[in-house]
Amino acid sequence: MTTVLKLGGSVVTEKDSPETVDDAALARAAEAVADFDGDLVLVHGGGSFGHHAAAERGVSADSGTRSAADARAIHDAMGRLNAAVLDALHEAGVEALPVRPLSLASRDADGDLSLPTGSVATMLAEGFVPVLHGDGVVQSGSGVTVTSGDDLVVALAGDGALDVGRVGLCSTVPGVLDEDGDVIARIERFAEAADALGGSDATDVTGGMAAKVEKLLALGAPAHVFGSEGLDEFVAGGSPGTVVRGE
Ligand code: IP8
Repeated sequence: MTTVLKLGGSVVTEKDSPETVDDAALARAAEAVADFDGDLVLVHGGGSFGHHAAAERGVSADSGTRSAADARAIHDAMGRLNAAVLDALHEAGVEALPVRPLSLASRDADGDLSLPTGSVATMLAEGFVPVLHGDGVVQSGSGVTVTSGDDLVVALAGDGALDVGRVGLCSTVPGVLDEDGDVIARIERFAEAADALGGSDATDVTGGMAAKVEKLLALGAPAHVFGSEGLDEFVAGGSPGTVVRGE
């Protein structure tokens, strides 16, 4: 059984300063990961690396580029963050290897992501920890668009060959929050999340979390949404934050 864990970009970078790693937070996360026992695939987000590079070039999940230079700039920014994440993991004693989505993945015209996982599966079998990241990915009809780490998590968890039994999404919020800002302990149906999230004015964030929950509910494995304070508990097999598990 494999565990997939995403470290949000805001957990490991200073989100407001371009291309700045939060070294202390990254070192803490790497040490927590080093305590994990079992098969683990890591994914990290873009933080102040990928999001900054993509926004500067007007590239997003919905708006692609046909400039290879722009696509490379986004990919290279993510490469610098990925290298920092790998350095921290190696420092903590984790045998981590990069798996870079631009060279591996594609999307069809509807946005459906195809992520071949043979290299990930073989790395796991050989005792390595594969580390993927949100990236520019080629999309049919659109050039290169942004694929988020969340979408990679969903693709990995839905890949039967990897036998994913548990998913963790570690970000800067302590879980899925209700209208009062309290963590919802468990979500089993989309209607529950939609009701709880519906009243907020922060439509962007709310829409993002509701969409995320909808995708997580469709997975065959339970997904835990938690903040960095919950990382040790997740790594030890516990259930910090919100558990999202479809019926
Ligand atoms: O932070 C975005 O990944 P995310 C990656 O997981 C890029 O949404 C390239 C902006």
